[in-house]
Amino acid sequence: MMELLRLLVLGMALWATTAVADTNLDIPFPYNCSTKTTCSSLRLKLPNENEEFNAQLVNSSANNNSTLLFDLTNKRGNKLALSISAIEGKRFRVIVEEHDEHRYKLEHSLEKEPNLVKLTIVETSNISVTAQTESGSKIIVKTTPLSIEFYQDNALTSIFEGNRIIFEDTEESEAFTFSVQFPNANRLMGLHEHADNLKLRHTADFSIDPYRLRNTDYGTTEYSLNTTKSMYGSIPVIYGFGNKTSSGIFHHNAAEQWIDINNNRHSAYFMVDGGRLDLFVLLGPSLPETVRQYVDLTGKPHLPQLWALGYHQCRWAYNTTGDVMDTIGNFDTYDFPLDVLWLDIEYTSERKWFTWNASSFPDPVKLLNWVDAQGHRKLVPISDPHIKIDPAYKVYNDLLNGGWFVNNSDGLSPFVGECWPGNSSWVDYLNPEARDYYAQLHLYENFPSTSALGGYWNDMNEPTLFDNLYERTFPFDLVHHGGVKHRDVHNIYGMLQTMSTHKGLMTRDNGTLRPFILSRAYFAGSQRYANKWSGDNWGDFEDLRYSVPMALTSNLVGLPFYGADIPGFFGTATEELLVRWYQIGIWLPFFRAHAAQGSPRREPFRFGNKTQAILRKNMQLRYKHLPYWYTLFYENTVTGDPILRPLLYQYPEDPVGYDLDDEFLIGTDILTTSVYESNATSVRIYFPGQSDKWVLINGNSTHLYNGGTWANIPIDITFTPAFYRAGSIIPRKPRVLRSTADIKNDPLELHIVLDDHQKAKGRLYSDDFESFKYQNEKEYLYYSLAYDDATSTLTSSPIDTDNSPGNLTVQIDRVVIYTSDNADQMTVRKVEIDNTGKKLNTINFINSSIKL
Ligand code: NBV
Repeated sequence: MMELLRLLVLGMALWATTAVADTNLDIPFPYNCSTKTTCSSLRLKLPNENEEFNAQLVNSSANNNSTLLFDLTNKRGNKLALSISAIEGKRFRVIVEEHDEHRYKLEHSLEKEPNLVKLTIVETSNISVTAQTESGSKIIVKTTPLSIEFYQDNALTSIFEGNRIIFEDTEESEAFTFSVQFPNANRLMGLHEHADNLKLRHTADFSIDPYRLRNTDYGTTEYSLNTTKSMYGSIPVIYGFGNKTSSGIFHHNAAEQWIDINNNRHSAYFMVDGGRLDLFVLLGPSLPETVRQYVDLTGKPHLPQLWALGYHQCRWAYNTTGDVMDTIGNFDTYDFPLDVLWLDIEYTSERKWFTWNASSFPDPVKLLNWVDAQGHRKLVPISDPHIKIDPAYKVYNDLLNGGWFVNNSDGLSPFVGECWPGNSSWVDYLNPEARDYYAQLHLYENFPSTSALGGYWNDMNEPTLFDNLYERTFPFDLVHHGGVKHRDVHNIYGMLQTMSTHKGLMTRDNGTLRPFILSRAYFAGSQRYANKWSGDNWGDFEDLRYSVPMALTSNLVGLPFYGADIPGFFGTATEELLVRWYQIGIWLPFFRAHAAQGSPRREPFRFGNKTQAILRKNMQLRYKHLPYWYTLFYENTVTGDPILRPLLYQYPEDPVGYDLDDEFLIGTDILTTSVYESNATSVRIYFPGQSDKWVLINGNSTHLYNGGTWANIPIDITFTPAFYRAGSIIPRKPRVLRSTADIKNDPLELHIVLDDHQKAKGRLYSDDFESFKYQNEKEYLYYSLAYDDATSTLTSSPIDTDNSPGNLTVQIDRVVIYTSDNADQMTVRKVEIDNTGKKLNTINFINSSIKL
């Protein structure tokens, strides 16, 4: 029987290879709310007495006294089950579903099942049940009709509005709705990914579509800006920011969803295509605590290798071995730093992933050895989830024989669609066997390469098809492993590819090197496996401007390693725009230039001397700040705190900063902004923090600005202003060579910016820059640094007690001290530690004090 079935499946797959692809180009794309029933019909539904649910407590001691269970019923006779669990760390989990629990339960997004804590009922009446935890979290469940109020330390944070619950449960639809209000918030943020501002806009008047979360690729056009349209990734997190109390929610559900935002009452109404209503409620009460409460659920990234923080040069495509060698060679000839050159789809044989084109890349291992010899640089190739249907392609045959492709709605025959290689089938990453098979394709013996193939680029993993019929993706009735409908897992498909790629790289390098994976599609939890870029943007100033709030939101929702293609993927950026884009690109965590097929070559060395000099200086600024970046990346792996921060994150008491999302902080100590106008001669910037001061670090000035003020900073084309916070110590690299590897062991230079008390503080993290020893053996250095100018004393003390330095050393041979002699200017004094014989190294640097 099994054999028969297999033959049938094989037969159908072969038949499908001859089917003509239907591109359906005349179908409107993308759909909008009016063309999708989940949105169009549910958006208009208002609370209705016959449909609203009443709640009755049925169990108060479930899960070891941490969960309350309620029966929900309405006048129509519909019945649902509600469970509310208290979770460690000021959080609750609310689940609503039918009693038979038939809906799909999402897997893989949460890092682990969260720990429950005791929830004790303190009061019951016929209209409400009140329960609380030992850490001051409280719920009041109003029973008629249902609503759940959430409190932290007796302050109301959010309300789950039971009168907006609708559950459809038919053959055709498992759609449902719910609503949450944040009564103490003054703006809502989140719902990544949208090409929009930091603050979510009001959609509840129906003048625009709701925010849509449905991983989507726009194909041959760029994504549009200033819109609620869906993009490549989905993170269903909303933060309600208030200057007194902030809180949040995470909707743990990977189906398509539309969210109407009401900014008058600060509420969000979710219309969801399927799966369970599984909502984590985060009680804050500050924004940083709320962010940590979310990140703790879906996990923190591991550190990237240092080279990943350097400059990445991409284009579609570097076509041959000679092209790769020439390009890298030119970076050296013209003295530009470079860490990674990227290989777009043309390196393959017929777009069959894990193959090399034999004529253009005849000896990939030799090429990779050469790349490694040029400053330990890396190549990163693209690898998409579609697999060419070709009986002579081993990967295709293995996946077909394993039954590891995504199936048609019959659950038996592999789905066939069109993508780069022509007719293709898609790996079913929901199947653990398929993930394992795909992972081992990355082994050196399966894909001729070396560790100079630094990582992989997972593209088109929304997943994308060329066919417009289903908005360029799978029909939602396709069937995955375990009979799961694609509708229920659409938004997590791309993340599952990166999970498998990550396993592949871990296996390939025996767990010795931290994997590097760039992914276009992602979901909540992707940060454990991959970093992310914003996809196919356009080369104009507006796209540059939106790349900043997009990166800020990404950082707030747990995905810090984010960037945008410099200087716009499509289109031909002007030289001015290109320069401005590099100037902001150096301050985004992921720093990569890219260019669409057919666009003119535009690597930094292709411009005239003046432009080259500007680009060089700015790129060098990125490399000089590597120790500062690396310290922030490390801290993010421990705390989940964003690397890029909007002003309101750091200065919640200062309302002027609330709506500013073109300027931003890198950690706490560097402030910068984007220049998104042509011919700009000044840029207006607000300096946050009434008691802070900021010093300009570029443009040949060290002007000092007071916090709580606006200023017009005069600029020219050579720089976009960046500032250090007075009172900080910024660890830097004094010189820039070919790559991060060339300078990683160089001594450091500390930039000490004195505050009004003539003091400054900072932190410094260091390790071997590539392995997991920092995690597994706690082999790293992590110091707090303090300087007091009154005594000229620089002090370092270890922050952790259980780490070990191993053979690691940190050497500091120069200190640059910024002192303010008058109100608006700082002077810079350099102290060469080498010259005075006071060279510091790890051994005497720990817990050491030194007089400068
Ligand atoms: O692989 C080609 C491109 C790639 O360069 C780009 O960065 C991706 O976002 N890819 C999309 C597919 C086609 C784009 C029109």
